[in-house]
Amino acid sequence: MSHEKLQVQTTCPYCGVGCGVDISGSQEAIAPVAGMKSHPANFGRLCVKGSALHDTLSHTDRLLHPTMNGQATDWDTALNLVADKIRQVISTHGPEAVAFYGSGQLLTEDYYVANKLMKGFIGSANMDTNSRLCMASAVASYKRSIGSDTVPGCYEDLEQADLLVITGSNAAWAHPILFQRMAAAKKARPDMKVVVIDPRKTATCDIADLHLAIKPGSDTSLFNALLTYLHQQNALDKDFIEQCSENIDAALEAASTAAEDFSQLADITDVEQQDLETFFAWFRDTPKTVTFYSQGVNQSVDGTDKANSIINLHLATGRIGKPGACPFSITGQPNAMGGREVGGLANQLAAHMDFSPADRDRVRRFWQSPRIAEKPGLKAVDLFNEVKSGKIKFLWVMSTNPLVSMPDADDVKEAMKHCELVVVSDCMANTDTTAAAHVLLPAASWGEKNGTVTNSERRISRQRGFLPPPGEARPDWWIITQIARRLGFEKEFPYEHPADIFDEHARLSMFENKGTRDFDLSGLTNLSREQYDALAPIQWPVNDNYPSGRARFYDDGRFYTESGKAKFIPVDARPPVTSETGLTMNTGRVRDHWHTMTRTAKAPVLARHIAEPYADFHPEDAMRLGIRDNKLVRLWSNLGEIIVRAHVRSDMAQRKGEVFVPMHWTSRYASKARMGALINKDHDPISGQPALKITAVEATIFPTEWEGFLLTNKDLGSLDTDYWVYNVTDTGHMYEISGQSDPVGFISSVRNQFESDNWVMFSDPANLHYRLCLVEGNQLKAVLFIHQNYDFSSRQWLIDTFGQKELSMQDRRAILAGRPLGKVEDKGAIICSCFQVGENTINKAIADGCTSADELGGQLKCGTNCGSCIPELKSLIAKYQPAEAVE
Ligand SMILES: Nc1nc2c(c(=O)[nH]1)N[C@H]1C(S)=C(S)[C@@H](COP(=O)(O)OP(=O)(O)OC[C@H]3O[C@@H](n4cnc5c(=O)[nH]c(N)nc54)[C@H](O)[C@@H]3O)O[C@H]1N2
Ligand SMILES: Nc1nc2c(c(=O)[nH]1)N[C@H]1C(S)=C(S)[C@@H](COP(=O)(O)OP(=O)(O)OC[C@H]3O[C@@H](n4cnc5c(=O)[nH]c(N)nc54)[C@H](O)[C@@H]3O)O[C@H]1N2
Ligand code: SF4
Ligand SMILES: [Mo]
Repeated sequence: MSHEKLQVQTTCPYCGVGCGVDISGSQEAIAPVAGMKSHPANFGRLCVKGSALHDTLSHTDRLLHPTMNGQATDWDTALNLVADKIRQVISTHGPEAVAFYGSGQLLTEDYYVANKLMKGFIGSANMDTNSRLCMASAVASYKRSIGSDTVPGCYEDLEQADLLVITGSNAAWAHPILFQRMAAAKKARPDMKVVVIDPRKTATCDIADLHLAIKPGSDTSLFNALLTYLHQQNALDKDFIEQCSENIDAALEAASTAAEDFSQLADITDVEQQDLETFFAWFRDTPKTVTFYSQGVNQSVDGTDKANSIINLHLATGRIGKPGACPFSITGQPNAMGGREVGGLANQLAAHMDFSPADRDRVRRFWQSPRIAEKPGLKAVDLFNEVKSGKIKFLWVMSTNPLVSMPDADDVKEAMKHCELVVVSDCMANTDTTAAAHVLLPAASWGEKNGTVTNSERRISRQRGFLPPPGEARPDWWIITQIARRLGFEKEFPYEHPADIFDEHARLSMFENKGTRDFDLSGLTNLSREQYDALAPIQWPVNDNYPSGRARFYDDGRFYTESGKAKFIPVDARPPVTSETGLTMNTGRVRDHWHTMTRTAKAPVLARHIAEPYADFHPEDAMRLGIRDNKLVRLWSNLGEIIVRAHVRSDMAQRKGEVFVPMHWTSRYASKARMGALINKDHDPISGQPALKITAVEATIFPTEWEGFLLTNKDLGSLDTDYWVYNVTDTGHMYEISGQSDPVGFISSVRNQFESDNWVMFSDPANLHYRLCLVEGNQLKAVLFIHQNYDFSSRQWLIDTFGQKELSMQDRRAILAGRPLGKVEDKGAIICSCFQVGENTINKAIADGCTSADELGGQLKCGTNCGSCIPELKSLIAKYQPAEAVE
């Protein structure tokens, strides 16, 4: 690695906001990353996850070599084996027996090559992607109504809107920088109104003038009723409807059955009538309205209809393609949009073309392909069903972790056992999915890869590599290209650099396009390597009409349907179903983790915000089920079970009859928290997107005899006890632990993992109270605290002690005493990750007189860098402010 000074601009690998990131320092010592000032997505800011990127660059846990059945091998052997198997499966069972499962975290260039190989050369369309779990309903609804999978607006619209309707999105945690842009716009223009529609009271509600805590699944009733109301109130844009749209009557008729009046709608949605009336009136009166929606809409059995009910409202009021007015589907992954451009979904071909005879023929000619797929392939749920049935004999999973993220995740695990060859390309060695594979191919990761991604506003940005890949890891495009060549397609896969692939992708987008397809990168063809390397962020299309990119579509009233008019879609409202168990599980994200945690779990700062998998309960449900705050709870369905920490939400953030569980924890990081194992395969019939937000579950307390924690100097993998959760700390590794039987056996299982036996132990078996530590060379190697009923929440002092080079006598005494000697401030759970400000510190400042997030920032700095914690600061103020200050 070089000591030379680095100055690289790249793009954050997490969410679809697509922030620009500045890299400096040297390869030997990357400096803490900074937001890129000139990037139009973030203008210099980064959220907590983005700010912690340099902490995730270590090679810990990386997959460094190709492996076959657990044995390291060389690339040639692994690639030959994979190519031979594909060839054999095609010749014995046909191309339909081969499947790829990709990811919105592949770069556009990787994705393009995978899709081309599968659909154009293997000759089946069985390439689907985790975007099926994410954006499929949004794609299907855009295509049904505006004729093309195109986000009409841009980020500025979110700032220019006078009414911002945020529905099924927790943007404060999932798209933090965009949320901050919205919050700043609202602060600058206090008249701007924000309505949040979400069954939970999330951090996003922090900027809401109105929060509609709707009954899950009642969105179509709500939006249909709003359409009817606007019609009755004469608030439709008649000119736009007449000139630019068709089918309004059918949509109005379908909408009219949603609810008879406000009172009935209040019953269906379980929202106060007054709040519904306010929302409807605001929508009626505000031409500049943006509806911003995400997984609460998409991940539903009627996700496509939900999205179309939103788009219908925007068409009916002509609020599309105008500054501050559009239906804005936000993308989740850093390159979900790029995946859609290259045709990563099984029902797309490439460059916004499908399987119509004309599209097939055009793409076939462009690719010079010997056998292009004839029809759409299997969508994710069906794809894994066919892996299980044995129809799919070869499966290649790239850059996704379906054993965690798919519904009925245990069935996916079972399915893999039925497949003749499962190949997984990942940058990590140890995931639930890599454990189920025969062949592992080591992929280059963020910081090492080179290519492009497209963010939620269609902006293409470069991800640039600044580090060499470790071991034998290689970029995904390279791996796929090598397989293609081994299958005999050297000429058609000549790529030596991602720039070659980007050029072909751009040329396909303009091929016989003549304005018929929105996705057009003709202005970006024939870039030299230098130009590609220097490519500045730009919104597609880039062509003669829009040489610098286009911010908004449909400002000209022209749509990409056959008639050129936008199409209203009649939506039948589905009344929400009541769970037969009286409890439904909703799932989603926390602020500081990314999906299955393979990268965010490496950063100690990110582990401190929420350190354990949990389930949020309404107090009445908790009471009914005998569940207590901060104790363990077992949640189960007919498919599987999890054990997580119960949070009883006294702040009423959780609706009665519903429980929220984060999606992140896997078998790598917790004993039993893979919530996908509980979820059934119900999905939207049009988009195929699974309903991941609504699962009937049951819950009961998970009684344990003791609780405790373990600090170690090494990662011990999974532990031999009923409950454990793993986290990294600044000084080592930490496990939360609990058990149902006498801890003695567990204690010896831990001791056995260390060679030395220099343990010092305090024990009080009658109270199941044990304190052990292992000291070697005057340094702490392990600390284990167990008690039947003890509050271990304060242990930062011990983590700090753990990092010390030399233990003092005082430290030793403190460890054995089980508490710090002398006065040590215990920060509590970290609320502000950037400045590591804890809840206890913040509460003290509030008690001492701080009354606003700004004041807290002035005093403690919390919330003054990325701002992601501001909603939590405000809720702490609301919770802990002394009574007299509130009056
Ligand atoms: N920190 C963090 N950020 C991320 C990610 C991450 O893993 N971590 N992942 C990224 C990805 S890939 C994605 S797709 C996005 C997802 O971003 P979001 O969709 O904003 O996140 P979620 O938490 O999945 O769900 C959003 C909200 O939908 C609500 N909801 C559930 N059911 C309903 C319903 O019936 N109606 C309505 N109106 N709302 C409902 C939930 O209560 C939840 O608050 O986040 C991206 N950003
Ligand atoms: N219950 C429930 N389930 C959900 C959701 C939910 O809200 N609730 N959300 C769904 C959504 S929206 C999404 S997007 C999915 C996300 O779910 P997944 O895609 O399964 O989750 P990730 O952890 O992002 O998986 C990415 C994998 O790729 C690896 N990786 C990272 N970079 C690279 C690379 O450059 N190359 C390669 N080859 N590998 C790489 C990572 O180590 C990791 O193993 O989860 C879905 N599942
Ligand atoms: S908002 Fe945060 S996670 Fe999303 S792209 Fe920006 S820095 Fe990355
Ligand atoms: Mo997603």
